[in-house]
Amino acid sequence: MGLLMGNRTACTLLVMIGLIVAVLVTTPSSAQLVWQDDFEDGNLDGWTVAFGNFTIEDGTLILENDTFPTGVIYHPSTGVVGSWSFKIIGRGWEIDFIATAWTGPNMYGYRLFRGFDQFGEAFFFEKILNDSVERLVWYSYAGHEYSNQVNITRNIEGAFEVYIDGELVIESTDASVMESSYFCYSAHGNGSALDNVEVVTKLYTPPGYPTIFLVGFIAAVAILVVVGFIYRKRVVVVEG
Ligand SMILES: [Ca+2]
Ligand SMILES: [Ca+2]
Repeated sequence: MGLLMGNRTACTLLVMIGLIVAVLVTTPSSAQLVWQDDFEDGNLDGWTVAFGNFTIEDGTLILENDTFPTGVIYHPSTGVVGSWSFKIIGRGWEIDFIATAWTGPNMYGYRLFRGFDQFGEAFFFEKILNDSVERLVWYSYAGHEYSNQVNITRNIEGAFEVYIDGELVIESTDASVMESSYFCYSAHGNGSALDNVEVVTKLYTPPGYPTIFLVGFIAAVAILVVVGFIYRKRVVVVEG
């Protein structure tokens, strides 16, 4: 009798492990790409230059600054929940990563802006309303790096997180704009550049965070412990 119970428990255990493995295997494919561009093909298909002189050099989008000190370029982008990641070069730029227009009275959305406050260099997180802006949060930037990896994430409740080079620097919640048409890049100054733009529906988790794999592993261990406990209890009852 004890052996029978053991087989049944083992079967249950195998089914549970199978389910966990199935969840772990299928999870990475749920990133759901909205769009991406690494500029490696050397063309600007999909992008519209509003003004300025943009080119691609060595697989990177660059503002050519010989005659005009600033430029704006935009790409269709419909994501409002998920993650926006890009590599960006320069000390003066704006990324309107959620935007209903690239400019004008019908422009609503959210902007990450690198510039200066009274204390020095800073990142500003702003809400765009009718071509004016409301500053939600700013972060004084002591890093002074010329090139940054930026990861922005927003959940369904409207909670934003902004990571600069893997460090969480801005948190803000605003759910008032839940539509988007464009991703806009405003570049200022010589050498401003953009690369590896990726918009996905999955929320960003910084490297080193407990991932779904770790959570799955902990769940599997917990189930093993519980099942083992139940099995031992049953054996005791049968033998008693
Ligand atoms: Ca291209
Ligand atoms: Ca590239």
